[in-house]
Amino acid sequence: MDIERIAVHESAGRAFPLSALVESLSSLSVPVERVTDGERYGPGDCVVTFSPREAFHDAAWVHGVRAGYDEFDTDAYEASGTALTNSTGIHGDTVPETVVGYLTMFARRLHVYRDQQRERVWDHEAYEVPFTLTGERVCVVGLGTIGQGVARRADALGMDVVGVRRSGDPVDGVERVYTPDELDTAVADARFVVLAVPLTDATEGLIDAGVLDTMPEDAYLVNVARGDVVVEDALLSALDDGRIAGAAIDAYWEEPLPTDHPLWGYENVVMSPHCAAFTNHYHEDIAELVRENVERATRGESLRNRVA
Ligand code: NDP
Ligand code: 7N6
Repeated sequence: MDIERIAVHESAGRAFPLSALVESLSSLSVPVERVTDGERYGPGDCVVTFSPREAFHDAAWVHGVRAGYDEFDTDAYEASGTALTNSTGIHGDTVPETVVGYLTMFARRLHVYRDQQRERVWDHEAYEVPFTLTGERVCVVGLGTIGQGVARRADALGMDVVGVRRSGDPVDGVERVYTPDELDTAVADARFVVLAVPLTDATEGLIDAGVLDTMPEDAYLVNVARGDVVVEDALLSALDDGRIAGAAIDAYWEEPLPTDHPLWGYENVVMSPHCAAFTNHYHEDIAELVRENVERATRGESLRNRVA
């Protein structure tokens, strides 16, 4: 693959300032340009993008700046012979740190006190409500870059960590790794269920009414994966009926979430606008992946993180 240009698509601006990535890639011997919709691509182009566009199928290689590539039509990439790479591997600190934040908020009731601060209310939760993370069980569904980052941190906090992954292979700090067919058993005794799986045919609707019913009534669901991994109505019903204690959500069924969506209204739901991975060095992490793959392409080697 002969890369003659890196085209940084405007959609990548959702994750970092485009100029920062262009600057970080400036050491490459190929030109790096910002491009907008309407641009045409050819066999010497690598496109760096947040979102898919049909025009990209004319390029040699497309790099998605997200780990999730569920919005990309991998069959179309296979058909056109355009390589597609993703950004799995760079979210091992950001998203897990955000998850630890959610867990801590719920255990130590920080979300309640932040809400009260706005109203200048001096009050504390009832004696039996606050708890410690130490000794509580977290079930991490998906034990890749993010899941392992969550597991390591939870283990360091003295939590009892179990998890679910396709392979069932063991993970440091995870007491028991279940396979997807054992999901109900895995979540049954968990105080927290953290979703860190990709959105695929196998994971769409994975967390349905049955799984939410199986979770203990004092359990919290954390979704940093994709909205459609959770059945929307099932989550809202479980919250309405008090069948789970609450939820922290970073990924939604529709984004931005409409302002009249019921999820906004729950005091026991912590919401972040799909920014669990945001960090001021995101452009550097992407640049490193792109630089490595430009070098690999030049040497005729296979691309890292190739997904189609
Ligand atoms: P990885 O590919 O590193 O890990 C994915 C994990 O999910 C693997 O452990 C894999 O199992 C497991 N898995 C896949 N299918 C299933 C299944 N059917 N049942 C149970 N486990 C399954 O991905 P990342 O950790 O980098 O990212 C995970 C997802 O998180 C992304 O695809 C993306 O959708 C989302 N994400 C969200 C972000 C945010 O800002 N909120 C930021 C980054 C990612 P195995 O190890 O056995 O293969
Ligand atoms: C944006 C990260 C992913 O899949 O959903 C996340 O990587 C988005 C900075």
